[in-house]
Amino acid sequence: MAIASAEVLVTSPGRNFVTLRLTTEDGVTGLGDATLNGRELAAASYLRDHVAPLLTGRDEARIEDTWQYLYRGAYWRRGPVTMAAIAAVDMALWDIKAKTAGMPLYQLLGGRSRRGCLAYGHASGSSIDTLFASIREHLEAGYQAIRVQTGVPGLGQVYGVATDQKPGERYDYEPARRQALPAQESWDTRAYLRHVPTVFEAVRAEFGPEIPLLHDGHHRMTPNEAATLGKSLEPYDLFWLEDCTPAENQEALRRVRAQTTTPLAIGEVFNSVFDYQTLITEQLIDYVRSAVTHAGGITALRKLLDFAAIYQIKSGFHGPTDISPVGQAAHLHLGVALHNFGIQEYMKHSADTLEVFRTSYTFTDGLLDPGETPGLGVEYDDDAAGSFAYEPAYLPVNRRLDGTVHDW
Ligand code: EZ4
Ligand code: CO
Repeated sequence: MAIASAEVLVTSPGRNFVTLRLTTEDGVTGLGDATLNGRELAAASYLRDHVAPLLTGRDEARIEDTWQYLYRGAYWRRGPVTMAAIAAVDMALWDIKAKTAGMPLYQLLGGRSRRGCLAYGHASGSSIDTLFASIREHLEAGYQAIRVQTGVPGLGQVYGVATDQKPGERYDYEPARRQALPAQESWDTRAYLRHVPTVFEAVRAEFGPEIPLLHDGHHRMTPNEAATLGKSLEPYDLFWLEDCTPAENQEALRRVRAQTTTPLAIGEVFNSVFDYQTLITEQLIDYVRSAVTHAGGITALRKLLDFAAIYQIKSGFHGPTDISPVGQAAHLHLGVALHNFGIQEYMKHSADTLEVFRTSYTFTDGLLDPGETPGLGVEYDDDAAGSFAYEPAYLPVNRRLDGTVHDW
């Protein structure tokens, strides 16, 4: 057999998604996710203009060779656009291979290591009261692990806090806004560092010591500030502190690691194993945060996690709504198969998104499961997709109180 067609599908059921669909000469289809939040059309063009023409006629069974062909063959290496495009091809080829085998993908990755993937949800509130209501909603929905983000006194909208906080409504946080220019937020690290430990103290006092709690620092601290926060959160036994520094400088994590035992998770903006080389070999982190969509697909993530396993580092794949249901399904197949699975981020997609992407994964008693459908287990509904045209959307930018641009 060979690949007969490669289609790049852009749809926007509430938010933008870029999907690659490969079809073999025998009519087997495979889906891959190439969604790059706020830069979607660059990934779509890379696929449509530079990758799709190379795929028709290729043997769809040669997944590793195709990965190397696209990675080394481009000459220009890494980068989020390139790696999202390669990821989409890789996912689609695994989908085809597993469908052809008549098996759910996790069987080809070694079979089950566990009953399901422990998921964490996103509780947030601008105040302690709204945060507590959000945590209660998540507990009632069955979550067994919860990320906690709050507003900071003196600041307006900050990363990770849902704007619409009406009780009884979903608290999902979608930071990309569908508008022509990025929204602007303000930031003050000292106010943040003073406030966050008081929030975790209140949450532990109200909800007890058992529930795993997570927090995302979203690249906004220096190593010294991150070490201070990590130490001040130690009494509250976090599951992880995420993206405490902008980790392009991997060596900076030595300072944080030497100062605190709070577990560290990093990597949602990384796109290659080389971005982790120091972090992993020196055991400076506990969880890798890459998404299958941004780090080169199932082939690359499997290798990354096997490398991490040698150093007792586990998975914590990035799973916000800007990873499409196709990417999230890939996470779950990897998650049940990998020995060193840690936790899976989970934010339910909107009803419109789930009309376009028909999923077979499930969320039961806090565990996500990929299901038993052959392949990735996701179908793309062209009719539903056709009614949602692309709309420009941007993530916010952050400025310090004096107007200087800061990491968001
Ligand atoms: O800001 O997915 O841990 N999750 C996150 C996300 C990211 C968005 C960016 O597209 O940091 O909310
Ligand atoms: Co994050």
